[in-house]
Amino acid sequence: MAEGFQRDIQAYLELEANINLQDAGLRDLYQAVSKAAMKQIREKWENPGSGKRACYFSAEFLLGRMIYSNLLNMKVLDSLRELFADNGLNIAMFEEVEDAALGNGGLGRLAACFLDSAATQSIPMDGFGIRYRYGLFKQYFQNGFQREEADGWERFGDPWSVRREDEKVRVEFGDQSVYAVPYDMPVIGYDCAMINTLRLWQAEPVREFDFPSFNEQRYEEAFRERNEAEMLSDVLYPNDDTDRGKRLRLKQQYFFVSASLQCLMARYEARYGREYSHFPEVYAVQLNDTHPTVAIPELLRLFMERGELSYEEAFPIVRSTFAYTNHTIMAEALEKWDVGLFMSVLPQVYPYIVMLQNGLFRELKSEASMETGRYAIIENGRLHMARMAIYGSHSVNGVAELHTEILKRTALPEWYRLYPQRFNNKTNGITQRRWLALCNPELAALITRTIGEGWLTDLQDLEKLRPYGQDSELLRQYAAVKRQKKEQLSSYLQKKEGVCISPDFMFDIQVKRLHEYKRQLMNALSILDLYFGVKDGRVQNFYPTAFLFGAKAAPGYVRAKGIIKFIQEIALKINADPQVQDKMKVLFVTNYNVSYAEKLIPAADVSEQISAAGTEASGTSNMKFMLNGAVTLGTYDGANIEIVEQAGMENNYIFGARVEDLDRIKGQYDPRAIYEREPRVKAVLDTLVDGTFSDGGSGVFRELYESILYGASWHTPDHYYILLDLLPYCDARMKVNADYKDREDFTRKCFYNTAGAGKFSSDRTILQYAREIWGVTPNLKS
Ligand code: NTF
Ligand code: PLP
Repeated sequence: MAEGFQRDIQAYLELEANINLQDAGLRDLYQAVSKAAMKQIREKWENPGSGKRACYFSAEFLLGRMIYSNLLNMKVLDSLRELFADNGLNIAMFEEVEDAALGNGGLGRLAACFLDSAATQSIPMDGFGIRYRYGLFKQYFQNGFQREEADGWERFGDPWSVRREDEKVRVEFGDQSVYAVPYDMPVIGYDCAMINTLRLWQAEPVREFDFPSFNEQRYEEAFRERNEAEMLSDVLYPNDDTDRGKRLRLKQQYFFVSASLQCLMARYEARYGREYSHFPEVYAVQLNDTHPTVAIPELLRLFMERGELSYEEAFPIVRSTFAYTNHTIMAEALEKWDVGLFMSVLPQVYPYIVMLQNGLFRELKSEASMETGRYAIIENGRLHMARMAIYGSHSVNGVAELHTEILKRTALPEWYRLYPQRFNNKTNGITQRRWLALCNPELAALITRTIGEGWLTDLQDLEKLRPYGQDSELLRQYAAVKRQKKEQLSSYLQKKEGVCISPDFMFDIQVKRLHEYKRQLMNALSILDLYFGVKDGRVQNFYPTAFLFGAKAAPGYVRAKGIIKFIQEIALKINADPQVQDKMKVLFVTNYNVSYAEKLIPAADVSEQISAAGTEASGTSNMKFMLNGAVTLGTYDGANIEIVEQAGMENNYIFGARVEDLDRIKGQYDPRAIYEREPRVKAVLDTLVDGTFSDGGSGVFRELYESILYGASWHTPDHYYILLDLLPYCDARMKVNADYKDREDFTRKCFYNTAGAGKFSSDRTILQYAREIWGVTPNLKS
């Protein structure tokens, strides 16, 4: 493949751009390399096989930069590196190419890891979503405040997509009709094991443009239809929970769901005609959270209207087709739609939701002692999407063991009572191709030298590393890799952020979306406590530490933005204080995204995973840090629990209240008492209001202060128990700091984290979905 690939790159440049390799610019090279790669895989891509396929319906795919990972999976990255080097070029130039950030955070990135893993494990699984013109906004800072700008991810074109004009479909709304045009991206498994498809729909007008209006010089009207259609796939909603009640959001959801189902129906009918009973033998549809849940009444509608099936015939087919993954128990993220709004946008779908509700009630009545109230899909003028998802699916899963238990016991107990066999756990995972082979080739090489390359497609192989935990020569090399990754990050940060972070420091990193439940504010307060301690001598022999943050706040999330500003103020103060220069540095990096994650994570010594117990469904960055050899400083929450189970409690730092503790103290929690009792707590919290820092007159610091001590009137104070966990957190932090000084011993802890990360491959996760939910078998002959 490598030779043909090199030849095609040059041929493309000569034919399409009339230029040779040495003289080509970034855009031409990006196009040429990508197109040449596409040519290599085309034949295989066009022959997907005929077995049952899984369809992953997701409003988000946080793909990141695609060129390197595609070439890695095709095993031509080295060949390209050589070709470029021979011509005086460096493949690092493609770092200018924007990430495809068609997702917000964990949920969208999980979908991207699943695509990679399914193709690698020869599982026929296609992704279906929206081709947003603007993905997640780009972040920059002005005076320490977050500002947003549009992300035009196609700046260098989109050579990895193929527009399929002939497969466009119509999508109908109460007040609008549009085309959905598919753009297909190949999903290339490792070593081209299988090539699946990510189909992203783009909205376009049915009528390009209204000529009569144009002739009458009514220009706005002439373009109105076009603008209103394109709006549907214009921009990703930038919240990492859910935008409730937004008409456009509902339209986006129905837009891609309707288009995707039409596409599946057309393929199905080509084989079976309108005899729909075989549908679940051909397709399994996984709903990534409730965002695509309107697929349930829509498929019911299609069966009943096109196939003239009765409800009794159609519903079992629908239910056997769908499975639902829940990603959060946070009440504000559980989607509910206003019935009036729903009816005006999707009048043709609403009657089928009523049928679902009636079907559910009939079922409940036949089960003695079930009261219908707590199950109602339509309740007080609102549609409960999670309830519809559970009722219309044959499987409901959480994303880590604790999360699934919370779903069963606390969040959805009445549903668990009704359908116990439906509930199951699928602990999240990450792809080791992007999150080790690609982002940390130095560590990947060391591992391969030690245990062979089997880990690339079977991460459990990392177990074979364990015996080397006592091999001081290997540990020395392992530590040297970490050092190298820290040096690389340090020079990148110097260039990118203009801040000097010495690689001699310990790197302590918290990167994830900015959210109160993730408690970046607690991290910030604890840094202040250390800072005061170092200054007044309470903290002795402190190992120099760089505290790094990366996070985007939803543009409308005022408190989250206030927390960013607070951290920026702390960074200014600490970084400018000569007394702690050689001890502490604080940096909030700009525009944290997948590509930034690929640089930060391999360089971390400490992974901050400090959510309030019971709030982080799983987390996936925790797994990426672990794999790359950081210890977890975290709470007993989400997948952290399974991480320490695999890597050993003794190799990680778990602190703070557990779910059981919080259940016990709920209602009696009194942050003001802690504040009055603990001078250190008071000292750091007071910096929000005593003039130590400036919030630019916005009042947001005082608001944060009050939210911690008093809460908003409709809340309990400090919903996330920051003051409860603050001092235990500071203690755990000091323990990490002290342990870090024994370099060999600490390196061994890191090493056991890498060695224990085998469970957290998304290969394992996706195989579980395939076997336990979809009944899809790996297609090994393809
Ligand atoms: C997120 N949920 C959870 O908050 C994370 O803990 C989890 O790792 C990822 O999903 C992936 O499962 C969401 O983003 C959402 F939208 F559900 F709130
Ligand atoms: N955002 C980006 C860019 C990521 O790469 C990831 C996962 O690694 C996340 C968000 C999710 O992070 P977390 O699991 O810490 O919420």
